[in-house]
Amino acid sequence: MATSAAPSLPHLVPTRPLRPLPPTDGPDGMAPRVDGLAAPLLVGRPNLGDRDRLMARIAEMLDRRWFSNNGPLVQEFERALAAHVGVRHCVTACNATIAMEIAVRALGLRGEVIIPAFTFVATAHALRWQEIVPVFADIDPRTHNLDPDAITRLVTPRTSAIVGTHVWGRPCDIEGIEAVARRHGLPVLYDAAHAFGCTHRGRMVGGFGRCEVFSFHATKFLNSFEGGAVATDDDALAEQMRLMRNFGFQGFDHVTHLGTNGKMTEVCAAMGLTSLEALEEIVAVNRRNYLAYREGLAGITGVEVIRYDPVERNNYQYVVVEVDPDACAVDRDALVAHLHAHQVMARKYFWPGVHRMQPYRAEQPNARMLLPHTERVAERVLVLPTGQQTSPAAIAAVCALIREAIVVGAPAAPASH
Ligand code: T4K
Repeated sequence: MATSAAPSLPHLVPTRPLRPLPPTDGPDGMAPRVDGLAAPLLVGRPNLGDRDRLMARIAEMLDRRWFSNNGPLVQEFERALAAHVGVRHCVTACNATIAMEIAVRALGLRGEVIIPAFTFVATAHALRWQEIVPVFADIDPRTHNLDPDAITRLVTPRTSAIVGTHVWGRPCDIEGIEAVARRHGLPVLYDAAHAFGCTHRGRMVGGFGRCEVFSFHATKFLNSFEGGAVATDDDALAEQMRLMRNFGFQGFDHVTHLGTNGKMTEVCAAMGLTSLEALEEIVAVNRRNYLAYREGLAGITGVEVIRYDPVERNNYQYVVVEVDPDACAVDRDALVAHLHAHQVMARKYFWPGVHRMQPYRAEQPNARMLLPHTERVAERVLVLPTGQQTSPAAIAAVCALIREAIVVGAPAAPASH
């Protein structure tokens, strides 16, 4: 299989030295690679639906000469998304970050908003971009999602909302969060960037809170190149967001709202529709990969693949491994460095935590004191390659690398006499 250009490697230094595995010569003098496999192996390789369907849609779009501004493909994508999720509206946008900014503004949020620090930085930026202060609440270390008790401790008169992220597609403790929100009269918005196609207690994610925001970025299991959408059952909110994403225009020449340009293009909707048609097939591949990793990594002490609730629908787009440095001889960073050295480009999402990124680090230097679980989880988690581009052979090789790293890195057993 042809390989793409090698990404630039971050400078990772193993905290404990690992004896290098016997190298296999990489192509073009590159780093040693996983023998016989396409390299590098990347997290976030895009999935692709039926290529002919996509090309046909694009050809029709070119013939129509309608490329943006709420075109027929965007409208069709919005109807298909809403039907899939079971909500009245899915308002698409050029990406999830802008979708979130629009939702935040349409909900009239201000002051402080409580969010997790264990999330992608966009969750915080969408608020801070509008001069709203994200206040970071700790997570439940078992689920990696917001802990409702931690939220309660942070509510002040300045709090205007709670934003939960369904990390890895595993829904938040929605009942717990909504109980806190009800007690304090706060709206809840969910960052559902990871959770399209997932259920909570049998109900599709998208229908909870005042609204939920999906991402269809290229790296998401269902992608529209770039894209996002806000799902809601609130007609007035949906209408307001539609206006805001198009400069506030209501008909020709008539601006009734402050707005931005958050529109999804027709070519993105063509990709989104084609991806949606392939959803079941992509989830099946992700599930197969996830189970192969679970099997391949079974029995390695200190290495756990996170679980998805088998009675719910999951998209399995993230294969997440937690490394317990007290139970095995290497820590997460050493393991990631080892995988990178063999061109398996595992990622450390969401290290070091949003509270340690700028401008939050400078603005809230003490935030970490309230985030012990966030800090601990961020030190232990790594994400492995999956999706259509990851073959069973690649997974077996990655598991072998991890197994070998743990064994090679283990301190010598004390001699027994
Ligand atoms: N909320 C949450 C919880 C999110 O996770 C995200 C996005 C958002 C909000 C915001 O959604 P959007 O505004 O993006 O719709 C990547 C994605 O860019 C980002 O969308 C995603 N989360 C995040 C988890 O991952 P980076 O900084 O890791 O991107 P990068 O350039 O390092 O690429 C990731 C991997 O994907 C690499 O291994 C390369 C590979 N890749 C990427 C692209 C774009 C490909 O193989 N092909 C491609 O076309 O953020």
